[in-house]
Amino acid sequence: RPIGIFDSGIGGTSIWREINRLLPKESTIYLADSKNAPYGEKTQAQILELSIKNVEFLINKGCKIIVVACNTATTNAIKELRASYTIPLIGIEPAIKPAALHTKSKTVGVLATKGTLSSALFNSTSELHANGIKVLEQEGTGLVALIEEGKLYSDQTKELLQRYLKPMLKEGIDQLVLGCTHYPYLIPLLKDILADEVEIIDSGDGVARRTLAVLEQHQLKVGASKTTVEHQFYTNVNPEVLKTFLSDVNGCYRVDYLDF
Ligand code: DGN
Repeated sequence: RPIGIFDSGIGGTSIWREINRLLPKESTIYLADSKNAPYGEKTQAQILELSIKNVEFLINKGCKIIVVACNTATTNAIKELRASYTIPLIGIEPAIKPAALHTKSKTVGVLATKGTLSSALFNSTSELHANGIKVLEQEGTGLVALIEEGKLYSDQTKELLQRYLKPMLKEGIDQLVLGCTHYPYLIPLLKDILADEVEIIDSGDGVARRTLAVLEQHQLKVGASKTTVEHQFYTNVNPEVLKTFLSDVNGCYRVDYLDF
């Protein structure tokens, strides 16, 4: 049975890539709810409702585990999802902990959506992991929409990033936590803008390792002899943009439009 993954759009493919790298024998189904992106501007009740719809879709497709590849959905809905479903659920949250451990300037920045930064879950874990370190938060308003349009290198994207990062750089951050699964696609631009001493941290690798651990714990990992691996991506907008985000992916995958 496949691993189910969803995001409020294309960004979670950055997590899909990490999972596929670590677990190449696992089949996957990825649900890109781009029609409803950005979740980051919605209320908690709306985010929960959309997350339930996505989880039910993936359960109905026979998935054995679900990765919520969206910080906004995780921080606003994972508790309620875990209370309602028995299927193992993996969430993703901004990686404050490693940033707090690595920082020398004792100042770290977090770039995430409004929905993530305002959530109770983010605020409680951030406080816990910050441990005396200064955590500067910045909403990435507009970035998800630009990424959904495939504008990863546009002047508009660069200007927005410069505007958002400037105050944090002034305050001396030496770690930038990417708290949204869309943002790893901005790393080339971020590297242009940030000084060399600013380390960029995202949660993709950690989520993949957690997925592996939970599969093993539930004895759900496919056997070493498995040969047919399939990857199915569904999107509720034009699939062509999603395909461009997978251009580096080798092997067998399908991208289909579905009106969900
Ligand atoms: N990719 C989502 C996240 O990680 O929070 C954000 C997308 C959105 O809808 N704002």
